[in-house]
This record gives sequence, structure tokens and C-alpha cells, in this order.
Amino acid sequence: MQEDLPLPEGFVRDFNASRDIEGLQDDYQSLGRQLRRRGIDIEPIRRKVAAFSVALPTWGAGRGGTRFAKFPFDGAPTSIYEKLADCAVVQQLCRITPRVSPHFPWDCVADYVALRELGASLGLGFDAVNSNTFQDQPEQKHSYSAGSLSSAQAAVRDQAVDHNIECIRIGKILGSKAITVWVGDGSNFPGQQDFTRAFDRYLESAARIYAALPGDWKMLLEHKLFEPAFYSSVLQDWGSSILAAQQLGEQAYCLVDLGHHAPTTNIEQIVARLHRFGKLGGFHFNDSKYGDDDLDSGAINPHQLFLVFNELIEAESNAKGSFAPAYLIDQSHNVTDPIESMLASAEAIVCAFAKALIVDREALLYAQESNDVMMAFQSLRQAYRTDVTPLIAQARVDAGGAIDVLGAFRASGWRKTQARRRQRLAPGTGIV
Ligand code: PSV
Ligand code: MN
Repeated sequence: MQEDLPLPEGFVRDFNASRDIEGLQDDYQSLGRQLRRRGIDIEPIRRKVAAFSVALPTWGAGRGGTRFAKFPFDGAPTSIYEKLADCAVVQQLCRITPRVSPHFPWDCVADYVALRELGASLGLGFDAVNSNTFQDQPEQKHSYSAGSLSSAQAAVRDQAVDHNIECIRIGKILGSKAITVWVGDGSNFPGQQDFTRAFDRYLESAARIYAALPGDWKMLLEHKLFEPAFYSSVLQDWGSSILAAQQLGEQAYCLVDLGHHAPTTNIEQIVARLHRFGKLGGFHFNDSKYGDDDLDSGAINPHQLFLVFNELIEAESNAKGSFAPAYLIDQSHNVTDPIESMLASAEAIVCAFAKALIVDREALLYAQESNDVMMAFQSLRQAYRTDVTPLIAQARVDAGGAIDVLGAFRASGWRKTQARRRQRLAPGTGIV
């Protein structure tokens, strides 16, 4: 497939040439020396960083909002095609986001073969497909106002199951290998719903989706503590999630969205538990201070992100079969340019990954086994304190990305060009 990348050929190269590439090399070598003194070879770490990737959410390319307001911005993408182009800009600059995760029916088009080809021409593949039974669509027969997969009404459940099966059909055309199922089902009042019967109905509907899963696909169950249901959610935590995944079968896994837990929850421990029982399926990265805030990854608690990756590295080294959890950014970009947020978030995520890679695992194990609390903690702290940005930037530049992703994005003038283009297409409307 011939590439038709959004930023002009040579743009990144010229941008990098205008920056201090030699300074970056000095910083990289200095980090290499620092790590060598700790007995760590930087080269295998760089190779792992170079192989790392995280998918972009198509819905993250647009402006998010709250239930109070949504503030549009000039040059915002208006269709899945324009969203793909924006995601391709992210990938062109950072080189660790080569896939997008589509959400249906938001991303419905007439021709999915053409969509797949467009993605390929932009240098993008398709990650997990996401179903949406948490909103009503205009042409929809039955409302999800009282639940979807767990609805008390069989016709509503059938409609929700059919939608998920349709998502799998589309995903097969796009080249996806997983479906992520998140439902907003739950209740707002004590007594509104029988917890057990609602969960049983959810399990029965999920089993029908599972039965339609191709043999090489995963079904990822995403739990969430609250919202839109404010008293109880049907799949409220990793406990319900792992029970459901175990009952469904070996292709069913749990997906951890970092924002879907109570503020004090030890998410890294959940990672370890899910892995221990072979049910760690993937992540939705974001950050939060209060609830499911959908803030940018690492913006509030970069240490938690590091600890999550520490468990993931640990899990990978103890993996029985292949270890391939799905990594996706899932954020709501309410006040920033979504491209800038995705660039900064991808960087925060890969930084946490790199820091987890340089943990001295032998020292950690020794300290743990000899009850040396302080040295165990210091094994993690030393890695967390290390500035890995030269390593990340070097790997990115080697892969053809920008030395400074945000600087390059601003220098590209991409958003202004898009705004002008859209103004030409819909002059005087102010619609962006
Ligand atoms: C729900 O809060 C969620 O995290 C699910 O992953 C949805 O698919 C996504 O956000 C978009 O609304
Ligand atoms: Mn999510």
C-alpha cells in the first residue's frame, strides 16, 4: 500500500535538522553511561521502547466535553476520515501509535474495505473495535434507557447483542482482532434492579456475543465503578469482570480502564491479580483526580502509571504463553488540541514503560525475598527518578519521528490548514 501521509514528505526530517540533534545524542550517551554504572545495557531497552505501541481512540481525535458543555475548535475533524488523518499526524510524529481503535456506530461508513485501505495508506491499522449500547441512535428500535445487555426486556438484549455481532463483522473487514465491550448498564436507586438477575442477563447476552467471536479474536470486558449509573453498575469492578471472563471462556479477558476505579484503588495490584489468573486483556490509559475524569495519561499521577507498567513488565517476564495486552489511550480532550494531548499522552505512557524496563529486577527480588523494605522500594524509586526522555526521543528519531513532537506539530501548521480547508468547504457557517 502506497503511503499518503498527512504531513509533507521531509517535514519531520527538516524539523529535526533545525533542532539540536547532537545534543540529543549526547544526552542519550550520557543516559547510557548512567545506566551502565547500574549494570544496565541501554541498547536492549531502546529496542523494547522502539517495539512499543499504544493505539489511538478515533473518538479521542474530536473535542470531548462534559454534560455541561462542549467547546468546538477550529479545524476539528468532522468525520472518521478526518479523524484518521489526525491520528496519522500523531503517528507520523511519535511513531508509537500505529493503530486506531474505532467505535461503532460513531465510526460507521458505507465501505469498510475502503476505510481499511485509507488507514493503510495513512500508515494506520485497526485495533479493537468498540461497541456502543450506552446511547440511543436515531434509527434505533429499542431504547437503552433501562440497560442493554442486561436489560429486563429480551428485545432490547437482542438488539444490543446484534449490534456487538455487527461490530465483530466490521472488525473482521478492518483487520481487528478484538472487541471491547463496555456497557453503561446499572441502576440509580436501591431496589431498582436485582443485582443477580441483571448480572445473569448480562452473562447470557455476553455469551451470545462470545459465540460469534472468530477463533483468533479476544473479547475484552471493560468494567466501570459508576457513571452513567450512579447507584450500581452491572460490571462494576474487576471482580465481576474476571468472573464474567472466566465463565465466558478462554477468549474472554478483562480490560482495565485506569479511570474506572474508586480514587484510592490499587490498580497495579489488580494488574497482578488479573495476570495471575490469565485474564489480563488490556488497558485504557487516561488519568484522573476524582472519578472517570478522562484526563491525559500521566497528567495527575505519573507514578501510578509507572507502577502499572512495573506490574506489566513483571507479568511479561512470568507469562505462560504470549503476553499481548491491548494498550489504548482513552481520554476526553475537553480543553486541549486532541492531537497535542495524544502526542503528550503517548510520550507519558512510553516513558512509564521505559522506566519500568530499567528497574533492577534482581535487586528488587533480592530485597523482597530478604525483607529489605527500603531497598525494595529504592529499586523502584531509582528507576522512577531516572530521566528517560533522551532514550524515548532517540528511539523516536531513529524510527523517523520528531525530536520534539509538540514543537513539530505546532511548526507543521496542520490545525490551521485543516481549519482553512473546512472553512472553504463550509464557508461562513462557523461549523468546524
Ligand atoms: C466509558 O467510560 C469508556 O471508558 C469506554 O471505554 C467507552 O467505550 C469510552 O469510554 C468512550 O465513551
Ligand atoms: Mn474506556
